[in-house]
Amino acid sequence: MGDSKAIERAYEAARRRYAELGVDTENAIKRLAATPISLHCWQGDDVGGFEKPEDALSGGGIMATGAYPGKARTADELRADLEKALSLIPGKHRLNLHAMYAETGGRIERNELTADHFAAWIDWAKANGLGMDFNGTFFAHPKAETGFTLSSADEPTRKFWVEHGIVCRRIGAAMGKKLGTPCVINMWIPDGYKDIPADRKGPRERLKKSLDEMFAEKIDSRYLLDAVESKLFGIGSESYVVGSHEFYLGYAIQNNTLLCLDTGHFHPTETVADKISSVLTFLDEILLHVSRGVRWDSDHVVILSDELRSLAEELVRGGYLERTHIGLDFFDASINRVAAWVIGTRCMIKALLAALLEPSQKLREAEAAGDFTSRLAMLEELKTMPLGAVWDYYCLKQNVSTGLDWLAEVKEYENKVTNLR
Ligand code: RNT
Ligand code: ZN
Repeated sequence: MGDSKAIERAYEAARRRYAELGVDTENAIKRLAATPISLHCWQGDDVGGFEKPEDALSGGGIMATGAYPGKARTADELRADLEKALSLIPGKHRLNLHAMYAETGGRIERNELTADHFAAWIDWAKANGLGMDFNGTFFAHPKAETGFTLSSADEPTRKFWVEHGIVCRRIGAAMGKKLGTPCVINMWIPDGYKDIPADRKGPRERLKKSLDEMFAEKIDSRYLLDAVESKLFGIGSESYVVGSHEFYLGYAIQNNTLLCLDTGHFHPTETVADKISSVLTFLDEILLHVSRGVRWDSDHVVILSDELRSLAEELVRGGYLERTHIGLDFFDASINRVAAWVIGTRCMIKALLAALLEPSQKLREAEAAGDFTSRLAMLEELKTMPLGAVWDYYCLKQNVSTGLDWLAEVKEYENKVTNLR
């Protein structure tokens, strides 16, 4: 732990500077502590899952690259790694699990999964005070090899994936019920074409039909919240993705589901920050998959970029924190996987803190008065305000490592645990 006296002194100076702008740092910290982030289990094993090895990530338009040693090979290892990561992240958070992380003790088809196959995960979440979110796994499976799942023209294949969605929703509801907090279940499918399609319409009509069948069973929103995730393109689906943004935006509005916006799933000059106030004019709630697109890859580890900061600013400025479920979605196999979680999640939380420390009242006043000079000047000045001092203090108060101290703990864990795998 860093020098706590020095951290407290620096915080006191920072608190005063923010107070001069009319910003209450204590209030910001309180709100930050009440904002959970859903940690995606799949960073820990390169989106592998624990079915049979030949199902491990192949196809599906996503790919983890890198060969850093020590990835989790079993659910117990993955849980241990998550515990390590969570111990280095301030605040109370959630676990986001994929269906392929079932512990079946033998071959169980994806359309036959039940909550029993996730009992160990649920018990673990309960013991660690974590809510759970869940995802159907519509990739890395022989029945996804044609590149089409819910939109497949092959009726048995389409049905199989509808059934998978149905059982996953029941599993998610069981998680929500057991843990006393609604489980957000997200459905992302890889369906699409590498090259120019002759029929864009057919697959989309079939996808709508499949979603209708999947969502037919009404489930209490105290237990389960449904989300659908769009994408622009994937590896091998460069020319056409069935579940595009327009498709799912329309579906979500018409059917009152959540829309999942993945920050890596749009054209590079589009920003999700700008979409939030539009979609939340028509939808009750959204799910975010916070990620970082780089060239063709949509899943680099989240950093404190301008893009991330403006995303957090939108959530705070619009009063959208309560209507937004913040999930992460990145996977990097070229660096320590526990560190990847810690870096990405801490950055997400830092971005939220920065946004909560904005003098929003003053900024709005300048804007409303047409004083765009002051607006720009203030926004720029804010960038060098002592955010780091408030962040360190927050970590100290939450009893987690301050500064870069967490890295030594990850290195120790690497030597004692992951390097021995
Ligand atoms: C893929 C989607 C999807 C996945 C996870 C594993 O492009 O972003 O959310 O990353 O479900
Ligand atoms: Zn995603």
